[in-house]
Amino acid sequence: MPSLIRHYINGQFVETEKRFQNINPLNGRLVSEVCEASQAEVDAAVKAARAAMDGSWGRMPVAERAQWMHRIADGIEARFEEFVAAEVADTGRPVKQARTLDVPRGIANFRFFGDLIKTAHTECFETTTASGDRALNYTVRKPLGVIAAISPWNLPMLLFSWKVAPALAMGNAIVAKPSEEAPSSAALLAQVMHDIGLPAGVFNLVNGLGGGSTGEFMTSHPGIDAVTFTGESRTGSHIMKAVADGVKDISFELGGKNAAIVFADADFDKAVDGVLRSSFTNSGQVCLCSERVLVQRPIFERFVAALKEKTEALRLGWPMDEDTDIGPQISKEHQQKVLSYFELAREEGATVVTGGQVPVFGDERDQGSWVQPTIWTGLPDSARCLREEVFGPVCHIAPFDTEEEAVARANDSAYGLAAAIWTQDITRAHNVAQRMRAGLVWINTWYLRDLRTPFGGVRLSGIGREGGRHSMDFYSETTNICVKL
Ligand code: NAD
Ligand code: 6OD
Repeated sequence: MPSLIRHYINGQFVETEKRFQNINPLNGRLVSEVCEASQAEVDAAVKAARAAMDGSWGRMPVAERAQWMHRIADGIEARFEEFVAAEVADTGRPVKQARTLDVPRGIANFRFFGDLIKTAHTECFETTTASGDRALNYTVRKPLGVIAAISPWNLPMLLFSWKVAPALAMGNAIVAKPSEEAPSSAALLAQVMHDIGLPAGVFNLVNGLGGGSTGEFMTSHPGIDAVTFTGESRTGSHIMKAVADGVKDISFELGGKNAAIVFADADFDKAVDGVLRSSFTNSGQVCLCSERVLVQRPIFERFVAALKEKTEALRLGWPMDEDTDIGPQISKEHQQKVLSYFELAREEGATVVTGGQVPVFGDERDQGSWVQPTIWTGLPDSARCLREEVFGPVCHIAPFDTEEEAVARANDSAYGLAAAIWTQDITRAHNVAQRMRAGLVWINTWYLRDLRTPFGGVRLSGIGREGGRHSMDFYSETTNICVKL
């Protein structure tokens, strides 16, 4: 792990004087110092990206660009364990998650979009006007331009590459900023790009903070053509204002307050295990996590007891131990945010079924940012704890009686990212799924991904879809050409 994380601009690693610290939330220790990009570095990165676009990259034959995507994937694969170590050091996540989800998805993102671009389609129409004139209309697809990509800390490698890979594959040049809380895997990716000899300026990495810093310099930059952003809904709103004057394209993957609905006819054990996963994966720090669990009344008490037992068996441990299930929260600041919701839940009348405290280890982890996996019951649907995204290891379980009621309560949210439905009644499963006001619905599973499918949310959860052809559409422009025959 480098002790200093630098920018990567126009094919060069760039050091700047202003720095911030990257802290390991496992124990509060310093991972690295990180250079913070000022307006000058962002200007340089945008200029380099524009030159790369106007050079060979944007016009490169698709098959050749696809090869670059696979070379990047090969480069990550060759340094697999370094990427794992980077993810673990920045976030304290269990190594088994980094090895099975985060780094493999980083590789898969480049391979997938490298292959997909070979199938990019255009349209063609034969036209006859009322006066008998004939013409052929066809579209050509072009790169969108210079893309600003801004990603969050919760799945650093997965989400950073989820933007960089399709943007590059479609022939764009990119200025990308990882979260200030988890910059190490993006820095390693820059090293991979450098080592494989990716043309200068195609991929530019700038490190820094958000508002009033690097993030804002990017979104308000006149040389940026589009912004792809994943993060909090409130930040999305700030970015919309910043891009408004330039009328830039945006793709937003934002927050969630997702519901899981468990019907009495569900396979009980699978539903309990599914909700355990959907509530506590990555210590609850996944935008898709179920923070609101609705369970049909006949199985409610049994479900709460079973989930409590399994939650209490989750191992909060050292990241490198293969049997660790739960790591820390990303930072002291985020830990305090989650704890403030624990306090609020008590004020709002919650029963704490389990958890609700900071665990005590008696070792260096006590300097980290931990909270216990927590289950609440007894809150009214109007409680702030059920309306605002906590983004921690916590879910609330409420009973419901009818399908109609479950649908209405699940949809009663300002967010609309994901929902999970647990039932063995196939007709009900489809009917309820189609009525969910969410971009993603899982039936009898959770976070099972196919990269060809549209990914994104409605309402406060986002704008647009990425994944498969939706990414190809966002990261390209089409021009219609009309030829008189
Ligand atoms: P955040 O919005 O605080 O930060 C995300 C990124 O935006 C960071 O790189 C940050 O530096 C930058 N940023 C912050 N303010 C900015 C500004 N004014 N201008 C430009 N850039 C700015 O989010 P976070 O705390 O890193 O991530 C957690 C949030 O992300 C949660 O709300 C979660 O639900 C959401 N999320 C959504 C998805 C999805 O696919 N929908 C995926 C992951 C995370
Ligand atoms: O799997 C993905 O493609 C994706 N965008 C996941 C987002 C997870 C949110 O935390």
